[in-house]
Amino acid sequence: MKLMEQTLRWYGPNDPVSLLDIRQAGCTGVVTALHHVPVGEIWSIDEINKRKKQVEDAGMTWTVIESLPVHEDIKKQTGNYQKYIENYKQSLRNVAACGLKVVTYNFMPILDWIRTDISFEMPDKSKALRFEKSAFIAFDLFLLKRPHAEKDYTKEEIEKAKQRFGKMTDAEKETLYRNTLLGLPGSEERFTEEEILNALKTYEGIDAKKLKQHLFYFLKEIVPVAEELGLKMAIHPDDPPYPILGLPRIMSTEKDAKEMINAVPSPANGLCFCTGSFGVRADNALPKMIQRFSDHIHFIHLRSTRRDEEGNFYEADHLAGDVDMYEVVKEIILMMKKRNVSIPMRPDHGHQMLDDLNKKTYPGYSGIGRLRGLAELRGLELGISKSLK
Ligand code: DNO
Repeated sequence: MKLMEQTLRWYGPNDPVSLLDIRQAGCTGVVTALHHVPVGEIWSIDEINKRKKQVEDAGMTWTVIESLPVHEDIKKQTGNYQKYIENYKQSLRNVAACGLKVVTYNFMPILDWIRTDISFEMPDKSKALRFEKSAFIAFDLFLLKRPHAEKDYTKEEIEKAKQRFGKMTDAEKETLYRNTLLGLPGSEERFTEEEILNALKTYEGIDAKKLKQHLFYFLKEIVPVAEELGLKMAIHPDDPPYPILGLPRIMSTEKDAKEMINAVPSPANGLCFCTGSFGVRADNALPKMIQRFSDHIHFIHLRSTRRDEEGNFYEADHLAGDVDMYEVVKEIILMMKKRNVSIPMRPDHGHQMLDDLNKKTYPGYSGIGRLRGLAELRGLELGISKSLK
């Protein structure tokens, strides 16, 4: 029986986690991207090969890109979106020419993942990522002061956020502000208040239906190219999987994923199946989704969150939290057996722990916590696969 290909994400030469750290964690593959290339520009063969050589010199392979980001103009169908789609196709041709296989991307407007707390203390004093609803609403209403934001919340939610905000120190407000506007992972850039408010304005008139049409249009353009090149496209779900800051989110549920696949049916049109993102919603039945999307799962993020009734969640240990990791991994093994493939996976995020508590690392991407997650998942997978034989 085939096992998943084990990888860790690497942010490139500036990542405090080195390629050898990744190799020593037991990985055969590295997941990375050309983070220094501005969104929308073509990835050149030279740059791709340079990165590929770095990975190969460390004794591993690079087959999965995370991410080849989609320009905001494509999401909004404004400005030069047609040119950016052509650039995207050219990047696909170039990465395929260099032997890469899977292209991860997302279609979240403006912001990628969002958390309110990037050092939430666990009982063992390690630190986790957390999304706290009241803090987020407080950010939206009282720090960002987004026009008409109160429309999106109930009276009770607003009252709770007010109380929460009233108890925050100035330093806590500053931290909340910085965490929430962290922007794209892998960059140190943060949006200013003005930038984010202006960016939000550009989405006026784009609701979920429209954004979906834009995604399907983009896919109709690029999926045939990917298919011909032997590449697999893997969309990452929304994180968190519901609308935020009045922005539409369109890849949050099983229904969303199904519609996307039906809109452009092709084995090249697939998912980065992130159990951490989909798993925040209790209505996403992860093992069933793996069965149903089987042929379209090209990359896997394994992670588990613990949610409460209020809509808060924190990132639990990889084998704890709300995700039934045993069932998930079992379904993945059965899926790989059916398809006779080995799918690349990475443990997504991890707690900041041990020596990493004193290091500056990318939020969620410190080395030791991910190593722990990977080690646990690797053992789980081996155990399940042997018992299934
Ligand atoms: C968070 C990541 C995401 C993911 C992108 C893919 O840690 O899983 O930022 O890389 O959404 O485009």
